[in-house]
Amino acid sequence: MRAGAFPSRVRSARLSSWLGLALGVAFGVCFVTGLLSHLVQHPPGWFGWPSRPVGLYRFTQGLHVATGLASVPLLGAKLWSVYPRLFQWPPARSVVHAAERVSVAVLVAAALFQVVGGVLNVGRWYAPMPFFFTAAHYWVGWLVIGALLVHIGVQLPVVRAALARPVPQRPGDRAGTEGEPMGEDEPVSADVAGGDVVRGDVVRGDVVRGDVVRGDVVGGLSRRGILGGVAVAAGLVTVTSVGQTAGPLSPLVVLVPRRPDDGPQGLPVNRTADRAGVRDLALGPAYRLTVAAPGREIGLGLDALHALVQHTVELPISCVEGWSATGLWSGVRLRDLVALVGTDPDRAAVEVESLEAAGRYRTSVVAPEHTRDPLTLIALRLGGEPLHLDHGYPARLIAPNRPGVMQTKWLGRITVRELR
Ligand SMILES: Nc1nc2c(c(=O)[nH]1)N[C@H]1C(S)=C(S)[C@@H](COP(=O)(O)O)O[C@H]1N2
Ligand SMILES: [Mo]
Repeated sequence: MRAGAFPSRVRSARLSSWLGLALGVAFGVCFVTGLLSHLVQHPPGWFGWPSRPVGLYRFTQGLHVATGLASVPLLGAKLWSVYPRLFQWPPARSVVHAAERVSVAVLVAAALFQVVGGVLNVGRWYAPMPFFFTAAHYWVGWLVIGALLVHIGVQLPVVRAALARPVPQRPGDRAGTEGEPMGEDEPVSADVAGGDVVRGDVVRGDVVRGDVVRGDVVGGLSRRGILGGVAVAAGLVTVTSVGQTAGPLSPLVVLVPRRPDDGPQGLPVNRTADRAGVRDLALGPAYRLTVAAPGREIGLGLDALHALVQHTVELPISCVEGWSATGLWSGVRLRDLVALVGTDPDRAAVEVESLEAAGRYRTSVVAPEHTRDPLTLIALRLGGEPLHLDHGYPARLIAPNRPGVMQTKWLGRITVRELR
């Protein structure tokens, strides 16, 4: 590495450690909540997701998107703090070191893929992603967490050494000793020199030197200044986006495209009736909602649906993209419809199907917990008015604690099976 190529003295194992710690927490929370969202949408046999509390998914998915967005400045700062190491020479000291560097490369590439893809998905801009975002986001998430665990395992001693050391604040402290100016000609860091333990410090040959963490202000920008700046950036990102799901902050939403209240009937729309190609079927006089059980099938027109006992519930739509909004929905209980075709609503497996001819979200399965829940409605009205066409007129599913993608609109058919 050319002497003086990276003059900043703020870069240090301590700065990288703090940033890494914050990023590790953000990624950890993001991974767990993301995995949860995947399991809810593709439940394996062992997984059950309750219908209460009604807003649990709203919370976990809001947290997923918030931690993902907050990692943007954290990841940027973290990469800045370590990128001079890209140019270290020789690139690998041993097979183990080479393997470690490859795992870091995988971690960086996968983390960037997740963060960039996630932001594009929040912005609903799929042109740069010629693959199915959801599946890629899921599998690369495992890649990130695997590579992250390897990285933590390898760097833990470095982090502990860097964070354990007290930072003295004596006036006589040598100025300009806070950071390790990477690329300084002498002495080169242990890393570059290939040494293993340096000056009695607990260091595994990677970055930390005795003088790495002293003093506070260097050339105008201190480590504390950088950490503070990154924290402010992460906080700003959060405050200007989390309002897409948390009510009082909604006026501050500028960073993400959805405010909870912009759309017909005060609710956002992802897929319109025209895009789904259902306008004619939904508005046509021949509309029937078919409810089918083995050996029994009925077709309910709008009049018949409105003649059934109506209920009103307050439930959110919680989109996987992070926005959510509460609506006052009225309609028929799903469990009443299940009973209407002679099936025990406490032991029923239900699939709902849209009038949409194609489209990833034209059907969804309603788990028994949700089918039996009295809050689960086939909604006909929103906020006291007939559903807007873009919200699923004439009838849509609305169930407690369920991802938005599974709140199927423009229902044409409900298929019921009795569980044994
Ligand atoms: N048939 C059908 N239903 C659908 C969708 C769809 O594409 N097709 N999109 C889902 C998604 S992703 C969300 S977030 C909610 C949004 O409901 P809203 O438009 O009434 O707010 O509808 C869901 N229901
Ligand atoms: Mo959604």
